[in-house]
Amino acid sequence: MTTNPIDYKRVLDADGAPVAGETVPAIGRDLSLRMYRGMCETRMLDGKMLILQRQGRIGFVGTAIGLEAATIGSGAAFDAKDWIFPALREGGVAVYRGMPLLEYVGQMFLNIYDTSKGRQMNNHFQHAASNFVSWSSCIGTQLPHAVGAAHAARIKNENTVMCAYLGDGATSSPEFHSAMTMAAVWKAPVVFVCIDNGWAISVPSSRQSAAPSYGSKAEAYGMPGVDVDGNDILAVYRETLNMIRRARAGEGPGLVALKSYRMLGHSSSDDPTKYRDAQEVEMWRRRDPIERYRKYLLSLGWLDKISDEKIQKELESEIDAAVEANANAPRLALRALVEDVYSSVTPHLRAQHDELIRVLEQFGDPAAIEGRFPL
Ligand SMILES: Cc1ncc(C[n+]2csc(CCOP(=O)(O)OP(=O)(O)O)c2C)c(N)n1
Ligand SMILES: [Mg+2]
Repeated sequence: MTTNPIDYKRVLDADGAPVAGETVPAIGRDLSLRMYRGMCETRMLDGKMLILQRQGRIGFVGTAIGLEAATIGSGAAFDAKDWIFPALREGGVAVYRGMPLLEYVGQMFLNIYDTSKGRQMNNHFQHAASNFVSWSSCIGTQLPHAVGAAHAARIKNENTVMCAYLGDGATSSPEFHSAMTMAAVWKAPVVFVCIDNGWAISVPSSRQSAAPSYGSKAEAYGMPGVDVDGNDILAVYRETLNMIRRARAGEGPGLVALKSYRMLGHSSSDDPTKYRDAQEVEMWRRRDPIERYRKYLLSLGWLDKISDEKIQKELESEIDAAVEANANAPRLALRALVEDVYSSVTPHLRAQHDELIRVLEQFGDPAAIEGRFPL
C-alpha cells in the first residue's frame, strides 16, 4: 500500500528538468512533439469553446484546462487498436487519436457534423474510427463497459487493451467497485486511468475518500496501483504504458491515479469561487503542465520560440476553420430524433414526431426566437 506522504511518480521536476535517477521514456522527438501539440490543441479548443459558449452559440462546455498532461500523456500510451472509454474530460484524447476537428466542433454545436446526431448533450464526444466510445454523463457507467469489452477481447484473443478513464468522484460510484472487482477476477486487459483533478463539482477529492491515495485503492481489488504526478506528462506516459504492457501480456488490469487539478469550474454552468480558495488555484497555476513540458522540450532543442509559434498558429487556424465551417452548418433535421433506432420508425415515435411538427407549425421555429417557444 502507498504510505503517506504519497509517492507520486515523477520524471520531470517543476522546472521541466529530468529528476535524477528517473527513467525518461525513450519516445524520441516526433512523439514528444506530437504530445506537446496534443496538449496545446486541447487547451486551445477548450478556450475557443468557452468563448462560443459565452457568446451563446453553444450550450455547454466542461474543460480539461490544467489536465492536459493527464489526458494526453495517458491517451498517447495506448495503441490505435486499443479502445478508450472516456469519463468527462478526454475530448482532447479523441482529437489526438484522429477525431476530425469538424466533428469535434460539430458535436459542440449539435449540427449535421455531430456523429451522435444530437442524441447526446453537447460536449459528449465519440469517434468510432479510433475506438473512442461515446461518453456518458452518468458517472462511472463506462467502467463496467470497459471491463466487459476487455474480457471479450481476451476471449477473442484480440490483444487489445481497454482504457477506462474516471474522475476522483467516480471512485465512489457502485460501478467502480463492480468494474475493479470483475476486472481483477477475470484478469481483463483494462487499465483504469483515474484523473484526480482535486474536485468532483464542489466536493474536494480529499473528502471523496479516506484511502491513503487514489492509487492505493487498487490493492484491495487485487491489482497494482500507482500514484503519479499528473502534471508531468512523461511520468503519466511512462506509468500508463507500464500498466498497458502488463495488461497486454495477460497479467491483468491496473490502476493509474493521476494527481492534477481542474483549473476552471466543473463546467460553464459552475462558479468555483463559491466553494474553493483562490490561493489553491494560484498554487496549481504555477504547476502548469504545458509550461513544464515546454521547458523540457526547449532545453532539448526540440522546440524553440519560432517552432512553438508555428505550432500555435497552425492550431489556431485549424480550429478557427473548424469553427467557421460549423458556425453556418445546417442544423439536424427534426426527423433525426426518431430515425436510426429501429429499422423503421415505430408508430408511437411517428406520432411524437408529427406532434412536434404540428407544435412548430402552430407556434413557430424556436431557433428564430432564440430557443424560446412563444407559449
Ligand atoms: C451517477 C451520477 N451521479 C451524479 C452525477 C452528477 N455529477 C456530474 S459530474 C459529477 C462529479 C464528477 O466528479 P469526478 O468523477 O471527479 O469528475 P470530474 O468532473 O472532476 O472530471 C457529479 C457528481 C452524475 N452525472 N451521475
Ligand atoms: Mg474530479
